[in-house]
Amino acid sequence: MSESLDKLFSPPRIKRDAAALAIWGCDWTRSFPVAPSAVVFPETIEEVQALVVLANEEGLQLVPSGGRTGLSGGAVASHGEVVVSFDRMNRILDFASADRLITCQAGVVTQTLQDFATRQGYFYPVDFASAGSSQLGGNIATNAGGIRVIRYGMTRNWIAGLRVVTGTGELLDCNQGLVKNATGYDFRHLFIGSEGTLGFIVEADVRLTRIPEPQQVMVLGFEKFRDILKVLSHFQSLVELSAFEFFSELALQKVTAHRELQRPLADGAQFYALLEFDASAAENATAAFEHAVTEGWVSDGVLSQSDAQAASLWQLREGISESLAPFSPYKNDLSVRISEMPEFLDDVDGMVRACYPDFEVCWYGHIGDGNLHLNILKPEDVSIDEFYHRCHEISPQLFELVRARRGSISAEHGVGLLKKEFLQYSRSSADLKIMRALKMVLDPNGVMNPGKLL
Ligand code: 2HG
Ligand code: ZN
Repeated sequence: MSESLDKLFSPPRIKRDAAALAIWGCDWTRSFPVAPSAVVFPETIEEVQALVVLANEEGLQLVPSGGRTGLSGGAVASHGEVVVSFDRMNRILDFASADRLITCQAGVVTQTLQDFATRQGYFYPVDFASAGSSQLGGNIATNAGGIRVIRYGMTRNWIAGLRVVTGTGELLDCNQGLVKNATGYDFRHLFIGSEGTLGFIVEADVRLTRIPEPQQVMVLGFEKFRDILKVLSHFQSLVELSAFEFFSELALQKVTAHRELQRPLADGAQFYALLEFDASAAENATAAFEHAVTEGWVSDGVLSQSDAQAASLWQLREGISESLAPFSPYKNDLSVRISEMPEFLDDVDGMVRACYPDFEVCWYGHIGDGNLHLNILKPEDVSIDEFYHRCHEISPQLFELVRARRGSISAEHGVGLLKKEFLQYSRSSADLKIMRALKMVLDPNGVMNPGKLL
């Protein structure tokens, strides 16, 4: 137990009781042991710097912790690490209207940022089901994506400036919120998606955009996966889409049962797509829908008639992950180029059927971005260890399919502990060599989120 740690933080800003260690020592991943030695709650950048310096001096290891909604074990402390919670660094520091920028501490909850932007007459477009709990620092550290990437891109697109404490305790001020800055390497982008392995994000300047006009939602039913992609291209030629999501019949069954929701269409279908667009584009969207029916791509569809109906259609997609949690799912978060999607899906489907004949496999995801979530559900009579072991054994075959199409083994959930041993399926040995070299420069003593990613 480090006495110097107690000099830096006194209760309640340091916790060592079992309940606190269990809460702050993990994220939503449930497959790793949770064993931190302490949780600390810094309130200033200087405290984070002092903590990192202390960690270097005393050989402590630090795990950053935001809203703990991660799905890859990126914020799990399994080996006596000190968890650094950003819960108390949760202030919005500035709003600069002329710059369209909000400056936030890392612990600001995503939804708080969204709501604040709306109150100023602007829009922060990155959104996902866990926005009510996840924190901005974690969003940036994992380059979070979500449901509107097709229109607005990932978190990376919205970060104009970053303050980061590196693994040596230095504070870097990256890009200062500038629009234009051609002064060499842009470190901002190195830290975005680095999962806290190079430094801890302490503040960010977040870019905003105009509030979109009211949205409408359409849910379509399909018999063949390939037809979903035909419909995507056809709609995109006529309508600016804000979202194009998909889910399988099994996913729909799970979410309607879990949340007691109505099914969207009178008849069942193999697959469903949820589309969102500006209400002013509804006429074009209806024309696109009629064309899709004539072509035989779509079996049926529904168009929201009110904001409340749009919100309840969204629940069918946004509630899926939560509805699967009771089945201890083994998660995959894959992406390929959209043009590769139909063949990739056929390959994955064939492999999954052959390898998991006795497991339920739930397909859903952000198909408009080429991102597929594949959740394999644990049968009741199989132990969790055996289930994970069997899924894990098959992962190399699955990732071989990803590699063959130059895709990603983690499109938006990060690598963390869960996908670390498979990183070479998406990153070359030259890439990995440079990643390790960067780690050595920015965190030479390995104090920042050890064991994650690399
Ligand atoms: C989603 O798109 C989230 O719903 C969670 O990224 C996906 O739980 C999952 O696999
Ligand atoms: Zn997702």
